[in-house]
Formats: sequence, C-alpha cells, structure tokens
Amino acid sequence: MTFKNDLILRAARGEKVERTPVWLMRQAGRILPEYREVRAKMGGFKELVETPEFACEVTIQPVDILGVDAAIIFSDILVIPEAMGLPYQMVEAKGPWFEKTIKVAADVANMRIAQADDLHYVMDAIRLTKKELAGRVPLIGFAGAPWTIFAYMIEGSGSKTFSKAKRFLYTQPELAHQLLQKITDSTIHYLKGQVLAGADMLQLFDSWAGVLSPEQYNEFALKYISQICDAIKDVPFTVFAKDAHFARKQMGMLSCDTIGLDWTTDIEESRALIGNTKTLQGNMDPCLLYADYSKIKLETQKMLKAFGPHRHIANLGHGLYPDLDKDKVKYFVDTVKEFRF
Ligand code: 1CP
Repeated sequence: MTFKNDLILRAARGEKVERTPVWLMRQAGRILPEYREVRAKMGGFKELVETPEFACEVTIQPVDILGVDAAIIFSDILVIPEAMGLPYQMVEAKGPWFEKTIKVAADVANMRIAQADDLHYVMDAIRLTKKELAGRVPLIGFAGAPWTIFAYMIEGSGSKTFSKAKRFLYTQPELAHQLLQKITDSTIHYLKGQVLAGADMLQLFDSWAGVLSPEQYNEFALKYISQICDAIKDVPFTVFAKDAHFARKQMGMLSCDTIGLDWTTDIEESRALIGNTKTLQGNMDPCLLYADYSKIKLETQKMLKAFGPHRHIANLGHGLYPDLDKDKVKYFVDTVKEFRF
C-alpha cells in the first residue's frame, strides 16, 4: 500500500522523517460537533461502534477536521469481554456497565476465547475505513491490554481503585492467570484479524496499569503484554500503559516498536530507561489545551525539543477530555506540524 502520508509508520520503525507525526488519543469523539451529530442519530454508543458506515465516518472526521497524521478505528476496548461472553452497556454520561461479572472458577471456565470473526463489525469497519481513507494516512487498530480488560470483567464498571479486581489478584491468583491467558489469546486473535482487515499499526491500551505495584505489574500485566507483542509481527506495535512509570525499563525490553508515555514521566529519563531502539509516543498533559494559545505553542515546542527529531510520535499523555475546545486541539496539531528541527 502506498500512502500519501506515512510519517507515523516511518517514525514507529525508527526511519527518518521530515517532521514529527501527530495524532491524539480519543481524537474521534465529543470534542467534535460533527461526531456529536452522528452520535445523536444513533440509538447509542454501541450502535455507532457496531455499524461500520457510521464507525467509518467518525473515524475519518479527525483526519479531515484536525489534520492528524493517523486515523484510529472507532470502537472500544470492551468489545473483547463481550466477545468472550460478558456483554457491556455504555450508560449515557456514566460509562461502561456489565450485568454479569467474573467471581468464581465457573465464571472463568464459561468465558470463551474470542475469534476475529466474533468481531466482524470491527473488521468490516476497518475494511471500509481503509477504502475511504484511500491511503491519505495510516489506520491504527487497537485493543485493551489484558490487565485492563480483566479489571473491567471483575469490577463490572469503571472504578477509581479497581479494588475488586486487585482483591481477585491477591485471593485467587491462579484463577486470575487463567482468565488473563484467555483474554490474551482472544486479544491476539482480535489484533491479527485487524491486521488482516487492513490496520496499518496497532496500539495496546493498559489504562489501569497504575493501580498495580511494580511486582504485580510484572506478574499480571507485562507477562501477557509480552506474549501479544511477540505474536504481532507484520505491523508497528505500540504499548501505552498509563501511569506505569515504574515499568519503563522492562517495557524497553518488549518486542514492540513504540512505547506510549503519559505526562507524569520525564522525557529524558524515559529515553534513558527505555533505550534508543524504541519510538516514544506522547506525552502532553491534555489539560495544557485549556491554556491560551501562546502557552500551548510554548509547551508543545518544548515537548518536541525534549523528544528530539528521531523516534517520536507526538500525542497527548492520555485521551482528549470532551470539554476541550476543538480550535485549541487543532492548534496543538498545527504547532507540531509546523515545527522543524
Ligand atoms: O459516546 C461517547 O462519546 C462515549 C465516550 C466513549 C468514546 C468516544 C467511550 C466510552 N469510548 C469511546 C471510543 C474509544 N474508546 C476509542 C475510539 C477511538 C479514539 O481514540 O478516537 C478508544 C481508543 C477507546 C479505548 C478505551 N475505552 C479505553 C482505553 C483508552 C483510555 O482512555 O484509557 C478505555 C479505558 C475505554 C473504556 C471506556 N469507554 C468509554 C468510557 C467512558 C470508558 C472509560 C470508563 C472508565 O472510566 O473506566
């Protein structure tokens, strides 16, 4: 496939780029009035995710409107628990909710290992989006990391502490490993399916890495992330573990191409810990985009200089907040695109 703009793929592979590429986590979503319009036509979030034409439309919106260097397929990490046997609902203004959760051994035994076909609507959305993008920018596929998916399957919703999921690790570690392995196998099938459908690169989101201790993170998270990295060979692969500053050195040893960083980590220190063989992605605090334009420009340029000209993909340190001003978000993107070393 020839791309009109493949900066992000080259940056991920450590090749030379004319400028730093940029995209934003949660770039398709409520900051765009155009998204809210499509969303309002639908019965709910799930219907949008499960209807390839609409998922495709909102995936491409940020490419047209914000000018980002990649699209990310519009879906959610929670499609995996659903494909394994735990359906989710997205409750308006509240977030995800699972009617059934995992409590005992029989619940784990009842979980099936998902196949790519179970998520045919995501594969259809990827195929359609690839066609509609026609090589303008690469398309990113994604999944949740096993620990984060496990946390939702035990907890049944979002949580500040994920204490039920952590209790499970302390009280039923063997069973936790069985479930984590099933999630890992499902995720490998799912990600390989996304590549076959046309995804040009992949990202794993470990959003709740930060509630685990370093030791637990090794045992219950990195072990499985490492299996997934080893299984994906054909496209650049990014691991983003939010608040996992304690694991940066070990993450440098994963067989992936890019490590995502949040804004709580020092850039130079991260480079030293992770090494020069990985691309780094991030790591602006999304709240910077509440500041005035001159402050956004100053801090964005400071970030670009700290990462340097090689092996950097500009992004925020986590997803955009829905109340951010679209013009300021675009200003961040433009500031990156105009900067030259
Ligand atoms: O209708 C809406 O606008 C609901 C908000 C929303 C959106 C836009 C949810 C509910 N999910 C999504 C889409 C989504 N989710 C994408 C789309 C592509 C893009 O980035 O533009 C992606 C990549 C995700 C991934 C996701 N879902 C993560 C990992 C990234 C992160 O933010 O840490 C997580 C943790 C989820 C679960 C989820 N889905 C939605 C919410 C509100 C949550 C978080 C719930 C919680 O607080 O625990």
